[in-house]
Amino acid sequence: MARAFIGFGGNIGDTRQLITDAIICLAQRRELQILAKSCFYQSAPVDAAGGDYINSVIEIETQLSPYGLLHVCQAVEQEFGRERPYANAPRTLDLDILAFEGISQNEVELTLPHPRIIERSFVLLPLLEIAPDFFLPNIGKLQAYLPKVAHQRIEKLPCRNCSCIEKDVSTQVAH
Ligand code: PH2
Ligand code: MG
Ligand code: MG
Repeated sequence: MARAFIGFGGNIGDTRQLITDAIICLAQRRELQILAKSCFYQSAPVDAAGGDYINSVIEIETQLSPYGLLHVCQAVEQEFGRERPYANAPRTLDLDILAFEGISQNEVELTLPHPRIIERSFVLLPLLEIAPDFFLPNIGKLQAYLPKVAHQRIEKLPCRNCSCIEKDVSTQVAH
């Protein structure tokens, strides 16, 4: 069994619902278990056209190989209407394997860890929310890269599985 992180993103349609449904789809597969899920983040497009994206990250445990997991991710993208008219085109749903335990590879179809993890706040923030001490060989602690992406606009959206709502509720009670 290996642990892996998958990033989700999209900027066409009701992306929060699409990501939620895609995670349910993944959870139904016997070859993987979902260990953690970040909140949703609304982010400005980075090197891409179109409206704001919704992003999130999950941690899984799987008996699949990296390519096995890639094919599962691609099947889910297809199921949710992904089209690829040109590079970084607006999309309903993008699933990227960000890291796969024990694997470092640079292959055309799949580079691991994902080569742009540390350049993107929409990956770093949700990933660090569920794995605050995440560390990659040759890169180090991902926390250290947050200042470099601080200029990329991103907002964490309140969700049920984080403390944002609890804080709101206690504020309401206190008043
Ligand atoms: N994905 C890209 C390119 N740019 N920008 C944001 N904010 N979120 C994304 O998911 C994203 C992007 C290529 O996959
Ligand atoms: Mg992507
Ligand atoms: Mg992708």
